[in-house]
Amino acid sequence: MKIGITCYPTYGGSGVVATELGLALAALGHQVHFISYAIPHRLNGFYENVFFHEVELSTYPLFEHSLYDLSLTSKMLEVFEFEDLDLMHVHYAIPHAVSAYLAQQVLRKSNKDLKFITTLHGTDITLVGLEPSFMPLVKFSIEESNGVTAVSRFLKEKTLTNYNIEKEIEVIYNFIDIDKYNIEDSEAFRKHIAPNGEKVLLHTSNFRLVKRVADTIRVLEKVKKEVPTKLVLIGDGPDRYECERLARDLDLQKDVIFLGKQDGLVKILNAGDVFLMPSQSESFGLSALEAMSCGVPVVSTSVGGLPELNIHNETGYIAEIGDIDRMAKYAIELLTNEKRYNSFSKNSRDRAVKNFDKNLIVPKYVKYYEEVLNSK
Ligand code: GMT
Repeated sequence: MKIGITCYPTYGGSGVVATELGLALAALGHQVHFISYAIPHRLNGFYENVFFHEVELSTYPLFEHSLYDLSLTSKMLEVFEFEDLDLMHVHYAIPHAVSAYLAQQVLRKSNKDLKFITTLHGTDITLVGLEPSFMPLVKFSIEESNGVTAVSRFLKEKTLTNYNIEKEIEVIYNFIDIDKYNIEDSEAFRKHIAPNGEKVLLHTSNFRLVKRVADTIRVLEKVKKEVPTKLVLIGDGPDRYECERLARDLDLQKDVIFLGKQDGLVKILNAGDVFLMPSQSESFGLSALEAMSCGVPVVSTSVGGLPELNIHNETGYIAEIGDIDRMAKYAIELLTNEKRYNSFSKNSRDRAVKNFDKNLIVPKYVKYYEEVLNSK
């Protein structure tokens, strides 16, 4: 198949899933054409069967704002025509599904059939899409997609109820490369961040409000009273400054290590003991899956699709949003009970391998592509 993939190229779960999916499809022999305004950050090398098409933004002086959605549509039309695409797969509904719909309509005029699949990832449905001005457009673009997938059962249900949509939505969970995200020796890095044998809490995110990163610092404050512990924060975003300030205010500046955006996640995850995900909204929680695949148990909130990933009392623990005391209690339990820790760590790895292995999930996308292409 020849597949066009559009995603946000930035540091974020939807772009990661789209890129890893594209690379996996290319490895299976499909031809993959990424269409975006910048090269997706995980597309960092040469890969056979993979092509990148940059959306050029028009800078005509009359336009105070760039016409990204239209430029994207034009690029989709160009790539469809000249690369003979079978299908477009867009990740994150806004504006990608709308651009794909528009491209489809343009092509229809010349009797060409462009089918497109939209994958819903999270805030496109639970936050941005709910803004009254966007809602009708999001609903429309989902209804008009030839196929729709959601990354959790939670997100599927939310889409159907929030937007009052009657449409088949296929749940295809996020996936992980279980060979790459594996348990490995990380002693040297661990010594660097926890030189006195402290325990290590981890968190990765894009530091947006919904991630409640500050909660991880408050959890550390409580945990530290019982167990010498460090907190490693990976990623960057709007909330980072506030978090740095909070760490200083709580006199934890030496115990909270801000690593910023990082590519070598596996080494870092392997140097940790417990992964914290205190999100206020989370449709799946890919970064928690990355940790689990490295055998790191998760303490998360109960929101969204997290309970479909993190099983309470098996791969980690689940607490309510903002319940710092409980999250700290759970973290302490894991950090002090070795037998329980080892069993949760094994369960986490096993769950990643049995349920979210790339080799199990990517074929589901391929099967879905075939279904959509064969449908009227
Ligand atoms: O929806 C977002 O906030 C953006 C998106 C991203 O690009 O980071 O994250 C979502 O998609 C990920 C991949 O499917 C999921 O693992 C995340 O849970 C989800 N984020 C939220 O729902 C907040």
